[in-house]
Amino acid sequence: AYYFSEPSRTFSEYLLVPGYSSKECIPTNVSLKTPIVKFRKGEEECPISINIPMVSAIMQAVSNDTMAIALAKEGGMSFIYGSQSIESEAAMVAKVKSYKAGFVVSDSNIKPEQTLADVLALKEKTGHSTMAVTEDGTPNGKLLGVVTGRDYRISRMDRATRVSEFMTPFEKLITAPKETSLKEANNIIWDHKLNSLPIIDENQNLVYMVFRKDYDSHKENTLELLDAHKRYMVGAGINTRDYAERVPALIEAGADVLCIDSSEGFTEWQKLTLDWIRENYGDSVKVGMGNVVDREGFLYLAKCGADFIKVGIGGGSICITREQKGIGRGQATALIEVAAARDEYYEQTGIYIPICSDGGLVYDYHMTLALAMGADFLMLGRYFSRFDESPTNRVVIGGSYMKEYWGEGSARARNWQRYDMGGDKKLSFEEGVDSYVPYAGSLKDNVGMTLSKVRSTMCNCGALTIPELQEKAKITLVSATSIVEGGAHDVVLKDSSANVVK
Ligand code: MZP
Repeated sequence: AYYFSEPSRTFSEYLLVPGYSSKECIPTNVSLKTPIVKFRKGEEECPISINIPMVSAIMQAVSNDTMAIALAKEGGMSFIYGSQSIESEAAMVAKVKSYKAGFVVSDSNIKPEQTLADVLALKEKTGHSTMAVTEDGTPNGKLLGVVTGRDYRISRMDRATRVSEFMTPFEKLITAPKETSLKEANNIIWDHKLNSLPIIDENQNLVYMVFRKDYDSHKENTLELLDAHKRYMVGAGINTRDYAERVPALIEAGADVLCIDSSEGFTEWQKLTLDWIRENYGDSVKVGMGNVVDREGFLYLAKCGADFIKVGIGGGSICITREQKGIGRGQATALIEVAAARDEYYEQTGIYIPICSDGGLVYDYHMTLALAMGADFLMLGRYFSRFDESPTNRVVIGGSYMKEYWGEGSARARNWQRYDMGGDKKLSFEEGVDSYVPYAGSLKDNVGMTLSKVRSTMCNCGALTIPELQEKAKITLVSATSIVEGGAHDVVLKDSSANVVK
């Protein structure tokens, strides 16, 4: 047997040591944009990147179309779960791709005297997240205000509130001509402190509207939304069994990236799957592979032709693979080794293959650590499962709101394909549990808070981009005793709920 000389470690055993921060190094200047598929670094742009380094896990309890739309709005991406029929997975992908983001099409037809229930019905029918209200309910009428998707959620929905009592009036009715470029629209929005900008044609008709994506976020994020005609990006999970049927259906539905979803990816099954895709689609279809936890596994998948590679075995919050089979590796050690292999591969070939740290991220600071250790992006299950947008039930347990969260290796998920090593088509034993996680509210609020911590820590390290963080980060192992020192200690907390793991 081969023995690794060091024990494998996980994120909680490390801390970042601050570096010099210049006065330009402030959170609003931080860019979290990151590549997710391979490219010739330095020679070309990455063909697919995301604006925040977060993707949601390929799991029944996490990534459906609702989650995918909510996360795409924040600049991340979901991978729709593959442990469902080909038809329903493709339908979820198609729903994300047909979602109209951030602009109003001219057939919205809402008058001020219509009720919010009418608007909701129209929203269902058209899929529009935001609608314009005009004086006479026609696209040509005077524009009075907007009703946005965000507002539908408030409790006043259950009574017949008239739209006019509820809509957001334009604080300044500034309009822009149809020829306005998206970049110019962005500048107008920011210069006049607007939330939205109606774009009109030569007859003063509303053509579409440009919205600020996130009232709290910085300019760079806004620009992304201003590519308003663009459709949201979405990924989808596939397996090593039914790819010949599943892949064409997902491509047809519009999936931007696929990922072979497997608990252990250092296998010929992955190669056979990718070979089939390359034979039938060439390089046009982007495919992530994994999971692996060492240099050898990474290099194997890199040579197979992976577009990105996922790292992590046994670290997921619902995962019992290490207990059941005795395989896996501490996530931080796995990531550090795979990141070094990725850099070595890049040095030799000029091709940069992004890596995704998958599973085991518990605290927000783990995300910054994972990025500093070399991850290009992060896949999270438990984190997203706690939000309104996850597909699971919210229940009350012991007086607290919880959401259900189960592993793909649990009997409930019946995802034997993810654990398949050939042979019988069944899950012989469980590798995951069925559980609850504390309900945490909306994705938008939580992701906003998490990323403000990430940005702030990056500034402490003197970094304004993820590659800069990876270059400049100083990382130290911590002793068990200093971990205790890092939390509140030797005091009696007034608010005991502060002890709840977020
Ligand atoms: P976490 O974010 O909940 O810690 O981990 C999510 C990751 O755990 C998933 O992306 C996947 O790689 C892995 N997973 C999903 N189901 C199981 C299981 O049932 C599992 N064992 O390990």
